[in-house]
Amino acid sequence: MQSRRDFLKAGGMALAGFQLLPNDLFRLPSAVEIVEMRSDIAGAHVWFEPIGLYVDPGTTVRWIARENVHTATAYHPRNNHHSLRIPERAVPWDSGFLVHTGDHFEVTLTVPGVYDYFCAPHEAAGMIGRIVVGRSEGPGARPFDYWVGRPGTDGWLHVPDAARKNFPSVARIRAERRVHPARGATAR
Ligand SMILES: [Cu+2]
Repeated sequence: MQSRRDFLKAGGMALAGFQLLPNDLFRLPSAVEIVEMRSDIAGAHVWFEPIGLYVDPGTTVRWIARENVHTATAYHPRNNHHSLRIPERAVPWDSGFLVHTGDHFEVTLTVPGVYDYFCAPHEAAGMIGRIVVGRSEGPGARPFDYWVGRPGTDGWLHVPDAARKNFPSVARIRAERRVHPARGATAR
């Protein structure tokens, strides 16, 4: 009984120290969204599940490798000259290779807008994803080639055709919140 009472006392002190309001306690557990990085056994089909996701600003997105080897990499010039398809003020991310089942990587998205990302080894096979954070705006909401002819875009890479056709529309993501891929992309 002694240890139980001490535990309760410690818990109470911790709560008092943080001065958490009931609203904060309610919000915390829901602030992580999971995206799985999938593949069939042969590696012929690869995909993010969900492929489209709506979240509120401040949400943490966690990518978890299930099969095969993947990355979650933001469309941003700092990631190997890919075109800018996340909000201008957002910090680009690149998970690096997630090799083992259960390997994971996470990012907290605070700047509202559309975020497009890809899997580095499977982008040409169409393994991409889109996250809408609060608002349907920013470079990710523009046509894929919006930047052509603009100063400072020399060397930017075009989004491959196999990837373009897999992006769910922003409108569909807003409506469904979690959009599931029709099928895995086809690796070559
Ligand atoms: Cu991949």
